[in-house]
Amino acid sequence: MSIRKTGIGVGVASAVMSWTSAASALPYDYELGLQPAASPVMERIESFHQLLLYIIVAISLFVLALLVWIIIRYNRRSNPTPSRTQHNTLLEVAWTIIPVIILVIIAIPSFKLLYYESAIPKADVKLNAIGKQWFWTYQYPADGNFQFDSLGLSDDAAKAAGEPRLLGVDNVIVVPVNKVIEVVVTGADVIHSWALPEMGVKMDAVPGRLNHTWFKATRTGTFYGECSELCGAKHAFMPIEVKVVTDTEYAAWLAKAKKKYAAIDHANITQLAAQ
Ligand SMILES: [Cu+2]
Repeated sequence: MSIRKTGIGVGVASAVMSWTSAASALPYDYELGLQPAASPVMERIESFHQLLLYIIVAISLFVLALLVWIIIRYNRRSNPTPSRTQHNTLLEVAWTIIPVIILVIIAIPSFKLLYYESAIPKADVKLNAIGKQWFWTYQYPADGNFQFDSLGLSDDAAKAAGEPRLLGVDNVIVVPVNKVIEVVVTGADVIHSWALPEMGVKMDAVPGRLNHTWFKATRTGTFYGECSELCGAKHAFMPIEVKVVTDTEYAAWLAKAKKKYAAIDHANITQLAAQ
């Protein structure tokens, strides 16, 4: 489903498009557009974004052409006695109906995309992400029943680990490639937001609510995100780092992680919930 290929060819739009399709996972100087998609949801978001760009460029060029035409044709020199027309029913109906049609054209793919994002396919891996001031706690409730805290690295630690500044974390999330990862997001203190741009995920972490979202990474690699809801003084220091690996690498990591990290204390959680 690539709207890019429908060929509503606008020269300026194509130039803008070509800037947007860089393959780097990290932001770079003079970057335009969205980060390259690494999940079906993000591919659809990008596709929708392209459609909007075509529409925006077309409307802007149309308005610019109207302005130029009026400046040239109806200035005082070329049009010394102006018309006293105040209403034109046909024109007024047209400039009401045409925007409505454009909005309907935008609404159809928009609702399709919203539904696609919210209808979570059958999960292969379940991940709980709990936002805290100012780090994330992750749980793997189905694959091994363990949890760990993931803290952003200091500048020095990031440099030493070869991680990007304010994006690297001490304990990364590891997930298998081409598998549906269902993420349950919640907050332990204030509202945070678990966001992973290349996967098209941004879900609020609200205390007392379990918000469900999902992603399916289409390629292996390291992906970065940030807390995207202003949550206090160190809001900028609780990044998200996800390593997407093959199935065998995931199995090997799981075996190690189960030993390394603490088990989720279900009994304690139930007790706390009952109080
Ligand atoms: Cu936060």
